[in-house]
Amino acid sequence: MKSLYENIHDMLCCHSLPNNYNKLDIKLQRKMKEIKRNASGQISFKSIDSIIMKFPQFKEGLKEIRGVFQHYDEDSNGTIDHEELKKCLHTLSFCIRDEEIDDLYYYCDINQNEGIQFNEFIVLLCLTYLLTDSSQTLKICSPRIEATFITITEVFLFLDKNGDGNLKRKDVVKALNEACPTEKSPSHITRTRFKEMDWDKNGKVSFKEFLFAFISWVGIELIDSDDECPA
Ligand SMILES: [Ca+2]
Ligand SMILES: [Ca+2]
Ligand SMILES: [Ca+2]
Repeated sequence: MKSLYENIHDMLCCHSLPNNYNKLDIKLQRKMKEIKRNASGQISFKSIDSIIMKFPQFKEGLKEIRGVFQHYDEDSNGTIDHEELKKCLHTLSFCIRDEEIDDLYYYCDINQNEGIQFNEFIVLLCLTYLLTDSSQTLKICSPRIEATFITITEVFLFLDKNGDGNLKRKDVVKALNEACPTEKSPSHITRTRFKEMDWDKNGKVSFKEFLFAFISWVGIELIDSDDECPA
């Protein structure tokens, strides 16, 4: 359990890193807009139901990522530290510089200063894949993981109706209503789901926030019970 002092320290640390957060948020938003533009009209999902039907495949993909995580967590402490992460991304031959790895490490370490746990690792790997143009890398070493990331990206694009690279509440409401047009989802349920996703409470859900919500939606039971779940 963290002391009050440690919590305040974490908050201050968080505030001393706005440039990294900001930089990656903007980069990611731009990337999602670009993918949406290029994919216009070719998104395979038409409804929330069609997404839920893919859950077994998502789970298979997440299991494979778990294998990668365990392999690179050399001291098996349930956490990937800086050195383990560098080794992992370089061995998988992503085109990424050490400074970029550091930025992603802090960006994805949402419970801060405790290294990268499995759920953070899934997000980190997906963002590395999207932001570094290393699609060939992943295609060769794990087609299933690549397919999983592509499909998760499509889920986001399905929800991002106006294609601005972030999810607004009305996008999410609209998507949930499309799931069942005759029976509108009660607005408090939609509001709760949206609040769950919008961690930094800035009124919009970034792709990173969406990823954390999505993987817990697909199957949080994949994460070891002794791993602390940030939430
Ligand atoms: Ca470790
Ligand atoms: Ca962490
Ligand atoms: Ca947000």
